[in-house]
Amino acid sequence: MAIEGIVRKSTGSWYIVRADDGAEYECRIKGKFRIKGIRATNPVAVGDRVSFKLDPHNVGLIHEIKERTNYIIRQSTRQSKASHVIAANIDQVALIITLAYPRTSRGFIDRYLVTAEAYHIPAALIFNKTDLYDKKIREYHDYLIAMYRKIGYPCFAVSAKTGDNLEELKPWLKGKITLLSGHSGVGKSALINMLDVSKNRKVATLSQAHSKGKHTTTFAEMLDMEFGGNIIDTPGIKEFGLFDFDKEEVAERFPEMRARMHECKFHNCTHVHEPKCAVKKAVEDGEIDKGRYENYLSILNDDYFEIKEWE
Ligand SMILES: Nc1nc2c(ncn2[C@@H]2O[C@H](COP(=O)(O)OP(=O)(O)OP(=O)(O)O)[C@@H](O)[C@H]2O)c(=O)[nH]1
Ligand SMILES: [Mg+2]
Ligand SMILES: [Zn+2]
Repeated sequence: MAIEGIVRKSTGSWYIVRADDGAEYECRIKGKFRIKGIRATNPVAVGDRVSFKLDPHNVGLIHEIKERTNYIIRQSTRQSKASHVIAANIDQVALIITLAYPRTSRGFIDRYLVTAEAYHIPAALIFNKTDLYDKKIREYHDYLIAMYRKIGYPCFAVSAKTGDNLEELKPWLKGKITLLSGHSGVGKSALINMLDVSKNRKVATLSQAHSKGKHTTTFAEMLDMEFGGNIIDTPGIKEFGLFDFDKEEVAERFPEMRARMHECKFHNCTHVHEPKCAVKKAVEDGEIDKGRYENYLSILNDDYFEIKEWE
């Protein structure tokens, strides 16, 4: 008899699947899977709804993946054309940002947001480690939060160490499946532990706390939070692949540009060199943030942007 359930954890070679009755099974993949349109290194991802049958040793053999409502992928490496599905069927994504220890760059933030826009997945920014701020970082933080809020992205400023402001975050997470992403060491797992002490996720030790790239979390895992809702903890990412869309679409993935581009003189304006461009005017007038516009130009110039995932 086939059982249906949701993939809660994936190591790449085996999976934990929670059946609809709540029972969890260790599963493997039967044979070779290929999902139409995606050339991924992992055929099954956390959040996937799958069908499986138990073998005589009570190990589930996944034979079917149900159609995904959405999924987020990253490039396996910058050079490679292969992609890795981080998670599927998610309601929203949150990028954990630290302005120091380690530093999350604005280029990374904007690429992340562009990717979320491309997938039509609501995104929020969570600034963590506010307990470590000095005056200069605090000012930079205030500036970024005001700027991203103006565009329309929910922003939270928290400390997973002191628990500061976590209560404000809970209503946003409640009842949803949220993918947590961010560089290694920004405190994704620490934040989950602080939101729900029963989770006991492994976090980097104090001696590793200020360096990046330790990758304490090695597999994506979906966690039931006691206040209601699910959070997917993921291994830290270095960069995000911008897959599946054309350069002409990039401006549309910047909400503040999307709101103004119909006022450009040319309907096919790229907002780079054209005269009477409403976007460039808004940048000059300070209505669109200059850094955001520069990141738009930088994304347009990315060579790995050309990579097409669709076969
Ligand atoms: N001071 C301070 N330290 C924090 C805070 N949040 C996390 N840390 C520390 O930062 C380090 C990294 O935290 P983790 O939760 O392991 O980071 P992660 O994002 O899960 O990292 P990966 O699993 O490698 O992707 C740990 O030593 C935490 O104790 C915070 O708000 N303030
Ligand atoms: Mg972690
Ligand atoms: Zn324009």
